[in-house]
Amino acid sequence: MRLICSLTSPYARKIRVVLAEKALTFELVEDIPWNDSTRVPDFNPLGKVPALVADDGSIWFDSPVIAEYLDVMHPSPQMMPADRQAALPVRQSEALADGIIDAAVLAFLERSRPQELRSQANIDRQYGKIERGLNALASRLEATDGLNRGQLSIADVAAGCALGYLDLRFPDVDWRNGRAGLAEYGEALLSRPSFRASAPPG
Ligand SMILES: N[C@@H](CCC(=O)N[C@@H](CS)C(=O)NCC(=O)O)C(=O)O
Repeated sequence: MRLICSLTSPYARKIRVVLAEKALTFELVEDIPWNDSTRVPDFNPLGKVPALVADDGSIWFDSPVIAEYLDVMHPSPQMMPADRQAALPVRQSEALADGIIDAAVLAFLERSRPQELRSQANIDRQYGKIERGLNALASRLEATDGLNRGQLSIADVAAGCALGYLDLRFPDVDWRNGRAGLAEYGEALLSRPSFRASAPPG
């Protein structure tokens, strides 16, 4: 298997964590989709990482689908309940964590534009999504609603990648502050070997 990814992408980190937790070997192909020389569109017409090239040559994107593919092909340890009803809260929590990442990535991109083109209103809007998303994540965690249910799920993986990405790009968000349960949960996730091995370069 080959994983096309950038080393800082939190979506790609989800898949790197899943591959590590399932003890699957793969070739990591680093490709930054923003570079002129990128070959990412050869694998994903949307030009985004991660993309997975399976051993049979099939190509998969985006991160929820790749995770699903890996869970179907390599079910142990299982990251998504096979029962569709039991899977719903896990999918919802994964979507929430992915949505926090979406907002953080958009805020990062906006923040990176030249001052005269930058929209503070857009940055503030994304910060609002991040804050509300974190509060919802903390509530779902407290209710074990698709999160922290004993066996690591794809929602837990997505949550860890969202929190790790905030540490990387938005230390000012201070997601641990006032969210003790989320802080403890996040530390436990980020200290797993699979997360440590996929930590973004500093
Ligand atoms: N929903 C996608 C999002 C993937 C995504 O947006 N990846 C970013 C890197 S963090 C990317 O490749 N951006 C390039 C672009 O938007 O052109 C997933 O979960 O895989």
